[in-house]
This record gives sequence, structure tokens and C-alpha cells, in this order.
Amino acid sequence: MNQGAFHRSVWLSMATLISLAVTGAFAADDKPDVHRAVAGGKMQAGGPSPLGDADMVQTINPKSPPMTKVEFEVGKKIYFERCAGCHGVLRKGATGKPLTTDITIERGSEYLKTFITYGSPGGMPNWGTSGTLTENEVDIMTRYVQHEPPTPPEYGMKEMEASWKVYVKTEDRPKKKMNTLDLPNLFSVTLRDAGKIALIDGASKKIVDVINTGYAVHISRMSKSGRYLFVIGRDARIVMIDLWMEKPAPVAEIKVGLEARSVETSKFKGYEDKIAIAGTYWPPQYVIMDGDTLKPRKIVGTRGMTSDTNEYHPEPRVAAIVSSHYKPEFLVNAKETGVVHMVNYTDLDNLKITMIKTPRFLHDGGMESTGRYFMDAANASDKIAVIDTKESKLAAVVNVGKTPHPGRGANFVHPKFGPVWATGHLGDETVSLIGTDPKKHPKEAWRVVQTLTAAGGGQLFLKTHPKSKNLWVDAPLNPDPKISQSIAVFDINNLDKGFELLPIGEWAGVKPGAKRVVQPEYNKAGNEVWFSVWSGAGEESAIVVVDDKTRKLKAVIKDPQLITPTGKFNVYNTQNDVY
Ligand code: DHE
Repeated sequence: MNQGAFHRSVWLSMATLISLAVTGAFAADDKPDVHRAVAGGKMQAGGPSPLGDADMVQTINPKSPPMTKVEFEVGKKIYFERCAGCHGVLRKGATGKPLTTDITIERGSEYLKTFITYGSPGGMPNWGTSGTLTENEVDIMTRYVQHEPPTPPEYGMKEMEASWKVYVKTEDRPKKKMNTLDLPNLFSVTLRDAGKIALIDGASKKIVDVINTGYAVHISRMSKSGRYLFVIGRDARIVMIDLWMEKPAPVAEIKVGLEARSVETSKFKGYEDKIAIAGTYWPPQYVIMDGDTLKPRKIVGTRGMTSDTNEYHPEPRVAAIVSSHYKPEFLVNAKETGVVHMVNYTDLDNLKITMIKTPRFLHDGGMESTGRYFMDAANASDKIAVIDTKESKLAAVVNVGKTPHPGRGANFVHPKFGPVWATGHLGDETVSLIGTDPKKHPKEAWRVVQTLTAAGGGQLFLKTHPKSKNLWVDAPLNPDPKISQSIAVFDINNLDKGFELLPIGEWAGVKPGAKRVVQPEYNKAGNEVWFSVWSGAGEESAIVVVDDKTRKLKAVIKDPQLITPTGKFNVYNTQNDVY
């Protein structure tokens, strides 16, 4: 194994292990119980999939080892809680290997049991020896994966319409802002395990409101005008909040599927706030909605052929969605097929979609500084696809480190190479800087111009601001608490000097806990950076605010309501793609 591959497997398996070590979701006794699989209240890195609760049919295959209905239900629950994220709902494989019955039955029970118990250097966690699964549960999983994968139900227009609620009709909403909040400097903070978001005022650092949103809330996005806030949870519930109301409150909501991660709204001139879109992991599809009410208008499935081998994939999950500034289009990542759907939203009856071929396993990404090129991470392919939103085509594919995970990435002007966009990596300690100016710096464009060494692998997000000289890189999934509880900060004008490691978790002054430092986010002025100090649901968490210029502690936001804060979305920066 080369050094990079070694690092990757160590980081990935270690990252999963910490999450399992702190999860402790399974009690010591051996009795199978569907409900014990729920991670209730304890900490998890990835969120458990809500699909485990969906009704599915057990198919009996005479070649598979027998299992009772109860055992099958336990297996299903554990599979969706623990395995589906990597191996896929239908077990076709993604980050993890395929586990279809043609493979598993041939491998046989003994082989599978060893694998599940001890894990593998390739990233499979040691579910048995870590104590996460009991011996009996390992046995159940060994048999479960030799049965046909049950398929969760479809979810179409009928179900969406039945879930759709408008709390305040468009005509009954305020015609102007009715509160004194400084909206551009308001933050929407994900309170993941509480199923809520907190609105926090940027200047006073006070919680203005806490709003129920959905199970394992994932991201917030802003409408182009800065008025509407869209929040989506893993349960695919979208809550649309009107920030102009006297007290910001939900005005509409909908459940768009059984499991989801992404929501976005139209940003092209003339279409501001008009259209919304959400993508789902299950069913594999996206839905276009009215931007003011969330009324579902058009559903598009992503099932289809893979970009490289042209094989049918039944489950291309929808990962990041971004809104074009150059055309009335959304860019939708179909993860497993490696296809970006550029969806023109001007005529939903005669829908035009440009299908862009990219490497497979698209996950997250963001715009470079001009807003023309979408820098799109194909994470398990270790590549960044560059999509030209003006020409609607692939501009380049850039090889980066192991498992890039940029969030939306970070844009700054490199003192030597001009404008660059940066991504960190889950699988190694590097940060790749890619040149993004094909006009003035053609030699550097779409090339890694410099690779920085940050504190360690397990990075999730990095951030800077047009007014800042700092690049902040987190590593919340690093196995070493010294690293996961700190932030690495680079001086953009002196990148060769290396990073300074700031002990943000310690600065938070919270009670013992995982204290993972996650997702730097700037205030509107670009002179403060906010970090979540993320501990378990029953533990104390906080938000730490650092002065960008001095890199000194400015404030700690603590409140019993701040349960598992993770993502933070400054209204102005999110609205205008400032990152
Ligand atoms: Fe995320 C963004 C998927 C786990 C915090 N996450 C995204 C996006 C996707 C995604 C597809 C991009 C959305 C977009 O731009 O439209 N996340 C997933 C997963 O599939 C994964 C790996 C596993 C899971 O079970 O969900 C996962 N994510 C997590 C976490 O465990 C994090 C750290 C904590 C949490 O809140 O759950 C987490 N993800 C975030 C955040 C963003 C995000 C904060 C938005 C970053 C930004 O700056 O835009």
C-alpha cells in the first residue's frame, strides 16, 4: 500500500472508530432489539439514516442462511444506521465495497463474520472488536447481507403534496422587514441532534430564536434576496423560514423524500427567490418547487448510467446542489453515476437538462471567486471536477489528495499564483490549492499550484474571506483529540511558514466531551471567524468566536439550547456565495 493509501485508510477507519467509540449505541447484552440500534442521544459523526424505520419487504432466497423476521428487522435497522452510508441502500457500493448477494453468498458466513468483527485496513470499521455490535448482532449482520437488499418505498408527488404545508400564504406575509434584526449578520446554526436551528445575532452573539426543523438537521441555504432561509434535515423535511417577520418563523414546509442532504434556491437575475430545489439520497431524485411556498412542481429521477463504464446504477444519491449565476440553472450532483445535471428551470414542462460527465462519487463543492466555475469534489475518486457554468461543460478534472472534502471550499489570491480555490481532505493531512484564473494565470489554471500540510487528516471544512489573510482548516474527524479539538490557521501571504494550531476546544471552556472543532464561518464584515465546538447531545457544546486579525479569542457562546451545533451559515455570506 502506498503512503497516501495507508494514510487514507487509517484516517477513514480511525474517524469512523471515534464516532463509534463515542456512540456506544449498543448495550452489552446479546438480545437483538430493533430499538437498541438507535443512536439516541449519543454522538455520531455521520448521521444515522432515517431509512431504517421504513417498511420494506424481506425476500427469501433459498441459498441465503435462514433468519427470522425479527432478526431481519434488526439487521435492516443496523444496516441503515451503520452501513448504508458507505455501501449504499441497495448495496451497490460507493465509499464501501458492493455487498450484493452474488458476492456475499459466495464469500460465505465465516469470511463475512471476520470482516464485520475485525474490519479492514481499507476503511471497514471493526464493528465487533470495537464493542459496537454484540456477537449476536455481528452474526445477524453476517446473515443479513447474504439476503437480497430490501428496497425502501418510492416517494413521489402524491406523498410530497400530502406532506406540504403553507403556514403563512405569500400574500399574507410582510411587505417589508418587520423586525430590527441585522439580517446580513445573522447566523443560522444547525443544532443537529436536537432537530432544530438557532438564529444567532452576529453582533450581540445572542440567540434570537430556536426553530424546530427536522431530524438530524443538515444544512441551511439562503434565498438570493436574503429573506428566506431554507433548512433541510436528513429526514428530507425542508422548513422555509421568513426572516422579514416580526419574529422569524416557518412559512412553509414539505418532506421531499425519505433521506436527504441538499437544498438550494434560484439565483439567476430575474429568478431571485422564484424557484427552490432539493435532492434526496432516497429515492434517488430531485424536486423543483415554487420558491415562495415549496409547492412541488417537478420531480426528476437520477437513476441511470454511470459516467465512466455506462452501467446502470439504481441509486445515484443527490449530493450538493448549487445555483448558477450565469444561467437560470441548478447544478445537481448525482453521486454514484458521476453526472452533474445542469437543470434549466425556465420551462418545467419542457425541461432541459445538460448532463455533464465527471468522475464518480460527487459529494460537495462551491464556486471559485468569480462565481463562473463550480469546483466539485468527486471524493472517492480523489478528484475535483471543474464545471464551467457559462459554457455548460466540464472545464477540467484536477487530481488532489485523498478524499477531498471542501464543504464549499475557500477562495483567495495566492501571492505567487493568483486566484486559487482550496480543498482539504478527509483521507490525508494536505490542503490542495488549485489555480482558478484561466485568463490572467493560464499556466496555473485548473492545476494544483501548491499543497499545504495541515495538522492532520479527518478534515471537513476550510474557510477564508475576501478581507482576510487567514486560511482556517478544521480536522474534526482526526483520531487525535489535540488535532480534532483545534484549528490550523495559515497566513495566506506566507503559506510556506506552515500553520499555527489554536486550541479552540480548550478556549470554549466546556465540560468534558468530544469537543470537535468544526466548520469555520465568517461574519459579514469578515473580521470574525466562528467555530462550533461539537460534543455529544447530552454534553456541553459551544460556539467560539475568534478575532480574525489577532487570532485571539473574542467570545464564547454557551447556552443549554446549543445542543450539538455543527454547521453555521451567515446570511450574507451564504446568500452571496462568499467563501
Ligand atoms: Fe454533511 C454539507 C452529505 C455528514 C455537516 N453534507 C453536505 C453536503 C452533502 C453532505 C451532500 C453538501 C450539501 C450542499 O451543498 O448542497 N454529510 C453528508 C453525508 O452523506 C455524510 C458524510 C454522512 C451522513 O450520514 O450524513 C455527512 N455532515 C456530516 C456530519 O457528520 C457533519 C459534520 C455534522 C452534521 O451536522 O451532520 C456534516 N455537511 C455538514 C455541513 C455542511 C454539509 C456543515 C455544509 C457546509 C457548508 O459550508 O456549506
